[in-house]
Amino acid sequence: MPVSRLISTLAIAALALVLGAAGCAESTAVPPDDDDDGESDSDSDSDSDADTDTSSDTDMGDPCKVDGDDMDADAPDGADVAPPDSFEPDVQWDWPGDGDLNQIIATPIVANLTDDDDNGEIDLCDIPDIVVIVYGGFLGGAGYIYVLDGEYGYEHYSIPEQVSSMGYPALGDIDFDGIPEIVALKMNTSTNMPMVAVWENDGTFKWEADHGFTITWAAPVLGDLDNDGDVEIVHEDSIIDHEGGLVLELPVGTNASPTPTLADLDADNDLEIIYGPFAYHHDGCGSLDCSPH
Ligand SMILES: [Ca+2]
Ligand SMILES: [Ca+2]
Ligand SMILES: [Ca+2]
Ligand SMILES: [Ca+2]
Repeated sequence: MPVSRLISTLAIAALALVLGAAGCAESTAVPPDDDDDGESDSDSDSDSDADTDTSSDTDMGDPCKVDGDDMDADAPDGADVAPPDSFEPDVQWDWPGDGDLNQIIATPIVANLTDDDDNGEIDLCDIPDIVVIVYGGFLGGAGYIYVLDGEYGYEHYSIPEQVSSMGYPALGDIDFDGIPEIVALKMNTSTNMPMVAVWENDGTFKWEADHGFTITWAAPVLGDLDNDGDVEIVHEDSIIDHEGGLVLELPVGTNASPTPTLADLDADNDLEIIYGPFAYHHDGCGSLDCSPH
């Protein structure tokens, strides 16, 4: 095993021990009861805002929707700045796992996946959800995806297909229906090798792609590499289209991390793929027929 991968593996192992211990804590996560309905409160707040703050709606657009122009907005002039000692963390809830599935090694990720205010849309006015991969027993044992409510920590659903417990998941709208999908490494239980797989926001299995992947602790990365409007998925040395088809295999060296970063390094409005010290154009150019970019 190359030294860089060994170090990463050890770091992941250390993180697993820490999170595993934390996973033994007693849960305070409970669903909201019928008498204290968070949904109706949320509806009330939302309606109140809509009724009383019409000037804000006019100026800022729909507060439930993502406005691309707001993504990099600066704080308004004169906005209060919190001093360094103003934040006192307080545990809102914790979740103990599901029986023996009580350890976490992959970083949890957050998106709106459920229609909590029952208005027929999933948007910024719903309660964000937490996607976490949980495993039990030995380090790197069989993992399963759980989706938790962000406000109370109760379980929305879990996904029955086994995934890599060490492969970080990703969230993104890869089919352009306005709702994120879950992308993770589904395990081929016959070969014990990972596949890139996608589930809908409600946990419905969508597709899997088996392109000879071998590393269970890598993470799929999403981005529109060629700026054509379709999302690509990069995993290990492969570029996959948004339906699971193999687009290209990159000549990535064995001493590079299998999880890349995507960025437009040369300001040509498409994304380069960076593995450790190597960068490639989205067409694979970078080490075969041209110099690295
Ligand atoms: Ca909603
Ligand atoms: Ca939610
Ligand atoms: Ca979608
Ligand atoms: Ca694309």
